[in-house]
Amino acid sequence: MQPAAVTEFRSIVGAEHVLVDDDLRAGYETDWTGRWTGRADAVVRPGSTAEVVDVLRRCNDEHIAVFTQAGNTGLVGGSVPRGAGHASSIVLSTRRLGALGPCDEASMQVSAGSGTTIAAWRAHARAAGLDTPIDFAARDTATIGGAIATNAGGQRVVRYGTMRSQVRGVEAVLADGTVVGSLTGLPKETAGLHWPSLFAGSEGTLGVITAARLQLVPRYDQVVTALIGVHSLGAAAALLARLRASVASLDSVEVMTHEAVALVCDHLDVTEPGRSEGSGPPPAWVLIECADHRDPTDELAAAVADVDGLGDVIVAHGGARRERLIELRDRMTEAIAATATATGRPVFKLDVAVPLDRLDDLAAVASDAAKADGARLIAFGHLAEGNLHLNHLGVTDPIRLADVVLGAVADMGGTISAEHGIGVAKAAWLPLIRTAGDLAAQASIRSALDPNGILNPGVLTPTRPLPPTRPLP
Ligand code: 2HG
Ligand code: ZN
Repeated sequence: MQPAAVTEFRSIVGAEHVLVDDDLRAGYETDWTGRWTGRADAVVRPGSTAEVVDVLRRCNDEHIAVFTQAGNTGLVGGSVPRGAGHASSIVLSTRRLGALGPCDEASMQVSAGSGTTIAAWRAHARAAGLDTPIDFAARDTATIGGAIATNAGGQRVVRYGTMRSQVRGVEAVLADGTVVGSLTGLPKETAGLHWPSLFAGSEGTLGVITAARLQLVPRYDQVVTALIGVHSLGAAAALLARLRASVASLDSVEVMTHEAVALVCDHLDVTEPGRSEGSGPPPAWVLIECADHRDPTDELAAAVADVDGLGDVIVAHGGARRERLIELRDRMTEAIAATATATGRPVFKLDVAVPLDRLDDLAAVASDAAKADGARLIAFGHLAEGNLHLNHLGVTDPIRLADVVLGAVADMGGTISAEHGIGVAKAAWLPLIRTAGDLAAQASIRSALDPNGILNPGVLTPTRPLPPTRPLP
């Protein structure tokens, strides 16, 4: 990169917010899984929309690639630099765009800078007696901008939908510095294209999201949590059908295989559920949460009373007992990462979803594929969306494994990415679920808004073969 560009970035955002030293850039150059890594000439950290405009104008003029990054909790290599045919590149960090406006209780909305963490958004909503419709384990670091760009999901999707459904307005800066969108948050307006719809899931390719107007939801203080053993994922789906039909307070329905629960219990150094009474563990567990203004326990108990194929039931009404149950799910990714670190080999993650009546088929395909590879499979996820996170420890041939599993998922009418996005990790398999016509139309939209191709080059772009930037041993 020309030294003049660095000088200009310094004059725009302040010298302390342009990081050029290797050790200062390092934390922005490798992703959370440790699997994806690259090199940028600088990390630039604007503190306002106006600064984002000036930084992007300069990048566009000089064809400097821009890898927008927020919390760097992504799991598909979508926000770290990569070699992509650009002579120079920056990581544009949105972490300083963290301002939160007042919560509007009548519209139940709030405006937030895109660098606001999910945890800060939630704490702010709760201080106003409200809550956020989105929540997931990476809440302390993940940001609302990243959640919009990847259309993140999490555990409350069964009740409120994904991030896409929560965005009432968005402000974003296009590659040439044009600011688009609005934060007025009108619930009804039919006046052409809807910017939130376009930006949700765009993975940093259409512009840099700088702020959003977000939906809030009621805060329920009566919560009941139940961990229920199931004999199969098919039985879990039958349980889900019953819950959906008769439990209005249903807030989350998560699923974890026995192997996943055993791993997290080992990590947390706690006894595996179902083991203390001397019974063998069920193949899988469903973790249910119901939340309401009135105690939802009876509603939940009545719903599960005569469902077939259920095993142990462990119930908690808030407090430390609830925390212990929730922790099993919340700390799963951390437990997997710790195990991967201990073995010195990055975890290989797939994030797939299938129609609910194919969940048992998916479990069988995934288990056979992992066995054939010699990998240890840790599967868990969001039952209501048929979404399983397939984590592979000690994988031998990740590309082959992905070919088998993702091919089968596509044949089942499923998707190769339910909530983590495509990034670079899944790009090679996009043609399994998108036609050539779909991909060409998306590429046209992208090049219309970013004619120089500076925004997150390489993501959402099918290429074969796909070499991981950090080869697996
Ligand atoms: C979750 O549901 C996240 O906890 C992470 O989507 C999933 O680590 C994973 O594979
Ligand atoms: Zn998830």
